[in-house]
Amino acid sequence: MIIPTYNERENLGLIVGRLHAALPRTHVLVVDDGSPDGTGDVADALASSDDAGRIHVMHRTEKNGLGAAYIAGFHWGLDRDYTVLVEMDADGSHAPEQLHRLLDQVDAGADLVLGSRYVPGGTVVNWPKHREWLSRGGNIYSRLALGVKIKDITGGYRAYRREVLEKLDLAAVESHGYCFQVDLAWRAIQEGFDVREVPITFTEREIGESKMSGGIVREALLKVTQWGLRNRIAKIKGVAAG
Ligand SMILES: Nc1nc2c(ncn2[C@@H]2O[C@H](COP(=O)(O)OP(=O)(O)OP(=O)(O)O)[C@@H](O)[C@H]2O)c(=O)[nH]1
Ligand SMILES: [Mg+2]
Repeated sequence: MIIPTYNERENLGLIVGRLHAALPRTHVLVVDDGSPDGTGDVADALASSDDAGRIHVMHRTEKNGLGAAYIAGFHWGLDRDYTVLVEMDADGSHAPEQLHRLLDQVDAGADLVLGSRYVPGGTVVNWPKHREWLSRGGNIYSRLALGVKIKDITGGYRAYRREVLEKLDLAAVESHGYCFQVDLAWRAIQEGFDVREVPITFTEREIGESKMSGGIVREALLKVTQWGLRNRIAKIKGVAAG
C-alpha cells in the first residue's frame, strides 16, 4: 500500500490505524514530499512504533505532485517482492475497510482494479455539487475521448498486480494530478491488461486541505484530448494501411 502525503499530519495516523485494523498484514509505504507541517516526522514515528515492521517511509525533498510520488513508490515496491501494489489517499476519502473489495478482484484474476464511485453500489459522501460535477464531467469526457468503458478512470484508490507496473513504461509518465490516474489506466488498457472496477464509498476529506487546483484540471483536459486524438489517428492510419 502506497500512501502519498503532503500536509496530512492529522490524517496519516488515523488512516494507517484503520488500515491495520481492517487488514493487519498490509505493508505501507508513506511517500512524503517534505511536508512543511511535519507529516514526515509523524510517518517516521508510526514506522518506529510498529513492532511488526509494516510501515516504511520515503522522504522526498520537493513537492513534485502525486504522480511522481507514486512512481517513486512503485519502484520501491517493485524492488522488493510485493505482488500487489495499492494506491490510496491519506485524507480518509478511501476507506481501508473496503480494500478487500479491490484485492478480491485481483485474486479473481484482474490485473488492475479501480475503486469506482460511478458503478452501481459506488457512492460519494459530502462532496459539494461542483466537485461532483467536475469529477463526473471529467470521467464522461475521458470515456468519450479515449473510447473506454471505465466509469471512474480518475479515481485514486486502486490495486495493481506487479506485472502491470513492470510492463508499463513508468519513466515515460509525466502526468501529475488526476491525469496521472487516467494515464496509468489508459496505458494498462492499451497493453491489454484486465482492468476492472469495484464500487467504493468516497468520502470528502474532513481534515486538512485539498491539493486540487485549476492547473490539475487543465493538465487533465489537455492530455486526455491529446491521447484520444493520437489513438484515433493511429486507428485511422491502421485502417488505411490495411
Ligand atoms: N507526496 C505527495 N503527495 C501528494 C501531493 N499532492 C497531493 N498528495 C497526496 O495525495 C492524496 C490526494 O490528494 P488530495 O489533496 O486529497 O487531492 P484530492 O483528493 O484530489 O482533493 P480532495 O478531493 O479535495 O481531497 C493525499 O494523500 C495528498 O496528501 C504531492 O505533491 N506529493
Ligand atoms: Mg482527497
